Amino acid sequence: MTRPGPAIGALVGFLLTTALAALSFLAMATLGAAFPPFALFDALARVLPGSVVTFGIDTLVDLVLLANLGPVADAAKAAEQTLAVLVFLILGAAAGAAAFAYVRRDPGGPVRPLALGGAALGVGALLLALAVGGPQVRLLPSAAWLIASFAAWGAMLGWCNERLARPPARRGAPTEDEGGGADPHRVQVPSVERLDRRRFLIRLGGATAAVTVAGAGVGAWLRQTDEEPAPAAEATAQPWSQQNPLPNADAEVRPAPGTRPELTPVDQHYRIDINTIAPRVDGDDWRLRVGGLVDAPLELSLDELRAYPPVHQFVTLSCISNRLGGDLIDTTRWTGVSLQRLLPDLGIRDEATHLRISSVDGFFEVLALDTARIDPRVMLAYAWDGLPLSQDHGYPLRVYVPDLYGMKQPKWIDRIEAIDGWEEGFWVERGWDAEARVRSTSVIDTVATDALTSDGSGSPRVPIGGIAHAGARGISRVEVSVDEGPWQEARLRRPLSGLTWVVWRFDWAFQEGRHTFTVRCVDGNGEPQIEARNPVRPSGATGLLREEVTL
Ligand SMILES: Nc1nc2c(c(=O)[nH]1)N[C@H]1C(S)=C(S)[C@@H](COP(=O)(O)O)O[C@H]1N2
Ligand SMILES: [Mo]
Repeated sequence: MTRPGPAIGALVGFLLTTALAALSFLAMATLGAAFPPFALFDALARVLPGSVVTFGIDTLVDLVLLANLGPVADAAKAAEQTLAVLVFLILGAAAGAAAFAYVRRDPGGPVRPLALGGAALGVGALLLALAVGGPQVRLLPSAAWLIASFAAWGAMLGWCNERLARPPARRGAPTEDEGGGADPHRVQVPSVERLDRRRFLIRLGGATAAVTVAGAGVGAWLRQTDEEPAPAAEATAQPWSQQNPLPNADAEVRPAPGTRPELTPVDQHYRIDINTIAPRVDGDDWRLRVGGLVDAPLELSLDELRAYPPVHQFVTLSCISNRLGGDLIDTTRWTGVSLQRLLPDLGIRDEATHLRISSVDGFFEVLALDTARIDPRVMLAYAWDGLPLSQDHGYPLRVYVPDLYGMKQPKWIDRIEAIDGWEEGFWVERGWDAEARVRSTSVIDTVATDALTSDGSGSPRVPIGGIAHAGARGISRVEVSVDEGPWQEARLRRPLSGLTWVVWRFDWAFQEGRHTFTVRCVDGNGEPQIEARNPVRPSGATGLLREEVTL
């Protein structure tokens, strides 16, 4: 009997793994089981060196920008998910090859050992999911699904191996003359066996394709119908901004037509985190656990946190990976409890100097207690634009620390530990700036040639505008240079708060032809924006943006 080799094993492994991935997707949508491709990918993102992960993300973003795939954060997440499934399929093919090579030398049947091997891989996948997803992994459905489905995958692999090894059925029993009494397999015509194999593989391909399409289709449909199970009471609530005028609604300087919205709709806020899909936390069971150097460990529920006087702040959040003029920066209204107000109730001991704040996804950052004691704007936020944080943006609780990039602001937090020294946070351990103070940046959003204005003196003016941002330092000045000429001051719109970007506007006397516009800003402390070009890693991008326009 000739058993198929590793090449056929790779093909069978690949086909069976596509079906496994699709059915696992369905199991995630119906049972809430962990999805192994994402668990594996997210585990890789946590254990690989920071430089490798950063290179991977950078390459993804390059591709997204090159292919012009829309908002960077959304496209990069989709690319990440696709990549995760591809990696899973490739590993499935490799496992198939290894399995076929292994049972080739095994005199017993292949089904049992491969089913057992599959089950072992299922246990491995479960451990990865738990390591990555922590408390929010639904243990029972995940364990049941992963072990059973991987075992079935292994058994199928074994069955296919058996089926591919079986000689073609012969008509009637061999006669003495036919076989000459020798090994009956000698009578096989190799090409017949090959034909039979090919027929089987084609049928297997068809069957796995059907399962894949059906599983993925139903799974996607189910996930769409049960999007974001928002806490019931708020399901019908309106965003704050739809019921209230912005605090600067009457500001004298109007944004130039084409300037981005000053307040970002929450569903359009960029999302960046280390998860292929956002953790889903049950707000009713959730508790913020406070421990470490405290008089007594304690747990706070969401209602207990909401009982403190709420603080509302308009905040611009930026990712340290935001490239010059990039879209990983947005503004909304944050609501929560000031950490300064909360601290006295936590019983923090005198020897504590820092808080280690960790999240359900294994992300964490370290905050100096002094910062929280001095600055009432440091907050634990539970709402954005008047609604509970969405799943993507950290439900039920996240941290805000003024003037720092997003990498210092954990979402989905569930634990605060008082410690007696500074430690590196998640991205700091991976080679990013320890302080991560937001660098000043200014961006041209629009040269509004279709909205010429006139100042009465004759020559029409082109409204040019955009945003400038310098963390919590504010913006004191924005200047525009046309065709490398002298710097001219733009007008600043009164910002939503001292923590947000500032909308600027420059009405330029129209001249036909090709022109370049360059913008720069000065922060609220009088520090000019750094003009030298620096990449995002390790401390955030710097440099001036130049727009070329033909009028
Ligand atoms: N738990 C957790 N919090 C996190 C992250 C993460 O990966 N996990 N990423 C951080 C980074 S790098 C950024 S830029 C911000 C983005 O917040 P947003 O997705 O709400 O815009 O979340 C921060 N908080
Ligand atoms: Mo970030």
